[in-house]
Amino acid sequence: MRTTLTPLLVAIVLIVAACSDAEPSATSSSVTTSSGPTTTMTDVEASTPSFLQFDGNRLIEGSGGELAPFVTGGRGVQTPEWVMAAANPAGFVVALTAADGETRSFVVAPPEAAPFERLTLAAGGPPLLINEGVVLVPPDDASPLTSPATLSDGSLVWITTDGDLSLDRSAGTTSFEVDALRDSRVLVDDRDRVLILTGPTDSYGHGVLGDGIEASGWAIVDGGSTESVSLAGDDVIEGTSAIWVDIDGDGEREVIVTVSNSAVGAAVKAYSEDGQLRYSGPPIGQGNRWRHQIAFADFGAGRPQLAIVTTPHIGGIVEFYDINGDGTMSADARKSEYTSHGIGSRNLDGGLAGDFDGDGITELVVSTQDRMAMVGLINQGGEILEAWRIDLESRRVANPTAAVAGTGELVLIVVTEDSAIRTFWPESFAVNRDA
Ligand SMILES: [Ca+2]
Ligand SMILES: [Ca+2]
Repeated sequence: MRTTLTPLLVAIVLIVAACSDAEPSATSSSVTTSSGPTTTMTDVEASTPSFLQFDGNRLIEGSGGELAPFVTGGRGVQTPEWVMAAANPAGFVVALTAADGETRSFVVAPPEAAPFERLTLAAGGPPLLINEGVVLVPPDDASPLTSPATLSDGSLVWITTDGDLSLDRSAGTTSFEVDALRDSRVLVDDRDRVLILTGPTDSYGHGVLGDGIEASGWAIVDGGSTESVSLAGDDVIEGTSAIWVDIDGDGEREVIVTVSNSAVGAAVKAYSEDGQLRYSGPPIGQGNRWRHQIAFADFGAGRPQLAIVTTPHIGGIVEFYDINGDGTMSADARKSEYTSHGIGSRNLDGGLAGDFDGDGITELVVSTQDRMAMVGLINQGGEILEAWRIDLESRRVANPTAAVAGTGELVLIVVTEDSAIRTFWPESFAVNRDA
């Protein structure tokens, strides 16, 4: 069941990089050279990252229904740092990874649950689940602070401990010297282009996302070529991932990142892939105040909006941003006392989007500020409403997650301090399973 990867490689690299400190700057370069025997991941047919979609949009497709709880014990898992889930023919797999890398997974098929795998990963980041919920064992040189991604042909792509991006294909392993943020998530688009955050810097002293190091740009690797962008001045990207979607409908993806500096704090901004500023959200006004970008979807307003949690550690204000023709992004609706992130954690997956109640409208799923309940929020005419609320009886830990079960139902999964795996699945799940 286990898929182990041994990149036999020899990667030679070329580089690039030249950045101006005035404007976001783009540079192109190509490179590639590889040799040695080949290792391919031809046995990877599906993979699921902790952030749900490889474009960085924490949105899960599918449709839920009247949610019924099923609670099972985590059985011996220390407080998990990461919670992952993926479809499995029997139901779905839930994997729990502790801060020390200890990982256990379970096949959950209400009303039953059974142990599935047990292994130890390098301590730090989330696992990647492949195929029917198997935990991928990353290559030896992979940064432990993030997880690899897969391309459409099953090839593996990962950030190395040296900050390179390595790509394992039939021709051998190719490495790109991109100076990656070591905990950057690895994004992949529908054309197998890869986007990672780059240019690690300790210049911004906020340090609430797992360490004091933030990115100062990004790189997009397209086949053998790399395009790198560096932000101007003291700006850093305060996050571990972009959201890489087309937010204005012109057919081109924007790179949406949270840009921070000590003068005005965090603002969510959308750039063209080559670094031109397209849309700018309001800065928060002072340093050391964060905004957590979660997902881009239509949350009931009749148009897609960008969901943000502003200051998730203090008061947690959910905001739905409109994308405006004048180059601004502005909050159409706001509501406080929610949270999507624990201060100091590298886990930025505390919010997600999906239609869990099955009414055709996508909810933003976050926790109440005390983490004792999950809510599904929608935007009705500029007012944020709780479409549903689930009381947890114990405090949520790690991140909430979701999966579309093998029978098609959208399932919400939350792990709580009492070591319970709490799953919420539509009533139709049992019916379909028995059919
Ligand atoms: Ca666009
Ligand atoms: Ca809904």
